[in-house]
Amino acid sequence: MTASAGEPEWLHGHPHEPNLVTPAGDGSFLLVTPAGEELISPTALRTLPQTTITQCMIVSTGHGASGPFSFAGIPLAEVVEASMARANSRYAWESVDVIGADGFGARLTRGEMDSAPADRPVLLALTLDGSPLQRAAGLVRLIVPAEVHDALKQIKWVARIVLT
Ligand SMILES: Nc1nc2c(c(=O)[nH]1)N[C@H]1C(S)=C(S)[C@@H](COP(=O)(O)O)O[C@H]1N2
Ligand SMILES: [Mo]
Repeated sequence: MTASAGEPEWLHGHPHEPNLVTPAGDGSFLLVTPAGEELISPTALRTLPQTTITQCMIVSTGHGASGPFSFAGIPLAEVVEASMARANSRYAWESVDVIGADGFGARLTRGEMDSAPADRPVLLALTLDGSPLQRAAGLVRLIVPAEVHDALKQIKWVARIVLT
């Protein structure tokens, strides 16, 4: 597949080996909706009720699998809906781009979020096996439990979340 002008390269496949350089940052990310932009910090997310998902594997293309891990955090759909509610917006979003500080990202459809089992939602994870995620592991990391054959959606260093 070929990327069209203006589209991120990651929409069309696996553009690079996993990034081994940890980008700087404190884990805060920008949530971009038609209603505006909101900066959300891991500290703010830690004040909300946490969801824990056990038995998560990170299946790397070429580097083997790691896990099983238990990740805890806030379901992505909840973060999006809470922000829309704060902005009084009724925008009918169809998908969400989650992009790391290194520019690598994934597009999640509303359908795949809605169809995830209630106890295995698409998650913005803050902890791994009960301890805060270190910056090298993402600090805030997208966990998509349904992705079991590779790890292209397990986005580390979440920096921007854009509704489309
Ligand atoms: N931000 C970001 N997230 C990323 C990547 C990346 O390059 N940048 N690589 C993905 C790929 S291809 C893999 S295999 C896993 C590796 O995760 P690990 O370092 O926890 O093993 O991270 C995924 N998430
Ligand atoms: Mo990978």
